[in-house]
Amino acid sequence: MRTRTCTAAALAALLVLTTGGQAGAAQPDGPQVYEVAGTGSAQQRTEVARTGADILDSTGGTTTVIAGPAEAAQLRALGFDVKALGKVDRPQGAETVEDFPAGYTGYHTYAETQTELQKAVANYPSLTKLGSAGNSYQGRALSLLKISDNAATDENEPEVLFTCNQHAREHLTTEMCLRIVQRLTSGYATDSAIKRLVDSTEIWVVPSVNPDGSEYDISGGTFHSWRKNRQGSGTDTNRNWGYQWGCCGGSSGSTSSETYRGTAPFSAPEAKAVADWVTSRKIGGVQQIKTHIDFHTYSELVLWPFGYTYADTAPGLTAAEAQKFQTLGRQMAATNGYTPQQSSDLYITDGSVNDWMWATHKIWSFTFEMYPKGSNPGFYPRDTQIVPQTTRNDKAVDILINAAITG
Ligand code: 7B0
Ligand code: CA
Ligand code: CA
Ligand code: ZN
Repeated sequence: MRTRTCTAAALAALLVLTTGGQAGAAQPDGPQVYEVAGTGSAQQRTEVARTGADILDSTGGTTTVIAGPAEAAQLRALGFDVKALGKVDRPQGAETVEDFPAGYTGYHTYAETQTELQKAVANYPSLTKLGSAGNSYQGRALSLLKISDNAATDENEPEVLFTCNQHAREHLTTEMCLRIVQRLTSGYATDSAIKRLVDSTEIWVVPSVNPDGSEYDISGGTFHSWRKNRQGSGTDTNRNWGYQWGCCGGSSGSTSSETYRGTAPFSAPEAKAVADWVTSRKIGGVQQIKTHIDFHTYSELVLWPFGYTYADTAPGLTAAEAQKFQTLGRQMAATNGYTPQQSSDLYITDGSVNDWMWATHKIWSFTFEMYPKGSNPGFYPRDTQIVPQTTRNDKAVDILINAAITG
């Protein structure tokens, strides 16, 4: 189990202090941050998650969540000791985006991310090809960069997928995808290990699966702790994938919940677009994509399927396959110092991307929960952390690419 520390300093980034009538955009009956005691086991955390509360982290038997009033009431009714820490700031007016706040301007906005991808194509035309998996709810392109020798040609090489920023506020993950692009392109000419990986595979990178949410999270020049997409009250795209959707108490059916699963599998255009694109990589009956990492923050974990059940094996996941997930997950974790575990060791999630990728396509699909370990600084590390915390995953990324080659 992950252990994390929760400090007042970190929470300050998340909260609107409600004391002294300070002006803030928090709604009176809006979501708040709570500490829930007596939640040391995965089963207890699943009970918490089942209410629709959004689990931020858990340490020493206490779990920090964002919950609406109804969810908080439900937690109390379940007998948990629930302590309110403060309200979450959510903008209600126009959603305008200029840039990240001071101290964070090294992060890439949507427009800046697009520019980075275009620069990669301009600088490395034979190694890259820019495309899109489709559009977000608000119509932004879900850009997709291919990296390979002869990138313009669909060669018969194993394919690898990296996806980032399903969750809006997890901005460090967008930087992780951009790091992969930058390192594999700029290192190609001089680094023989990179050349080998790039020559023998076709690597696809989606820096933002949730650009609408990401832009909303930084709108108006402050952070808003936003997680979901921007369809209605928001769907958690990582509860909207079409395998065992809504099966097991690992998501919520309530629209206001942070883990709202949507009205149907793939009702979120972002999850549907990426899934349809992955399905389109099944050619002549053979799925081309062999390995995948979906980057998230935070907790420093390497997670593998299934998330919907505590069981180590299940229909469609044999003991030998579970063993291989574990071996590969541990190998990667040994390079970055993260904790390797099955996804449900954290809490049950249903409709998450990894379960669908594995069950539907037999893609060796992992979630990485990046820096930090704990809620300080939570979702919002300063931009000085971008280089160290993305570089930290270079070796794990190479292992994942190599795993597509070796099978
Ligand atoms: C989530 O805090 C997903 C594991 C999927 N197999 C973990 C992820 O969607 O709950 N954690 S997070 O929200 N980034
Ligand atoms: Ca190639
Ligand atoms: Ca191919
Ligand atoms: Zn996430």
